[in-house]
Amino acid sequence: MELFYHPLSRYSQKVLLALYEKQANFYPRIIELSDPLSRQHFCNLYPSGKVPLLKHKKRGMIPESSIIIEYIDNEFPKQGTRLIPPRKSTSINTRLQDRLIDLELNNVLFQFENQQFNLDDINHIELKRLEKHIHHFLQYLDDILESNHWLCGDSLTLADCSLIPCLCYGQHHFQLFKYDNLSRYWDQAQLRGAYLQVKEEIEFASTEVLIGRRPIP
Ligand SMILES: N[C@@H](CCC(=O)N[C@@H](CS)C(=O)NCC(=O)O)C(=O)O
Repeated sequence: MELFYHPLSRYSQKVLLALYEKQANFYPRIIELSDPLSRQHFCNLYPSGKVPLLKHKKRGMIPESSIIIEYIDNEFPKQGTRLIPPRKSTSINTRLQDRLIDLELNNVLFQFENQQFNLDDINHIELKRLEKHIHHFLQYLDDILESNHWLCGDSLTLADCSLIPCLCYGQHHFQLFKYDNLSRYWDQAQLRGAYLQVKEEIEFASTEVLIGRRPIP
């Protein structure tokens, strides 16, 4: 299996977490999203140009982070962490939380970032609206985590793979310490081996951006 990704892309980090949790072997293929040549090569392979993308010898291209994770979990059901719980009711809840995190948090964080970087024309009302939306969703997660160790129960699932990269990005700006359950969860997530592996890649890529060896994605 080959994984096309960028270490600073949250959707890529979501899949990396899942692959490390599953202890699945893969060939890493880093795509420099801001480098036109690297992007063109990737678009020849996958025209939408979005990462992450999994390429499997027999199955071909598998796009979309949640689908990639579901595919890996089915492919290696007995290996590593079970990311989609086998029980139907729990698996539906896992998929639901995953969808909500992608749509209501991860994508909103993108809008928030775009507003922030739009220095010439910051729309402060829109920025406040997005901030409020994010806090509202963090409160929703905090309430769930009052009774759950991980987001969907006692063990880590697909939904946690979606959430952890968002918390990593938003931990300072959105003052996670104000949310008791969420900050307990974030502390515990940071001790996870899979997270430590992803963190190493994030730090390495961020340093390369800072010293100018890697363009800003
Ligand atoms: N729904 C997709 C979202 C993927 C996505 O938006 N990836 C971003 C990076 S985090 C990307 O490739 N952006 C480049 C582009 O849109 O051209 C998934 O879950 O994999």
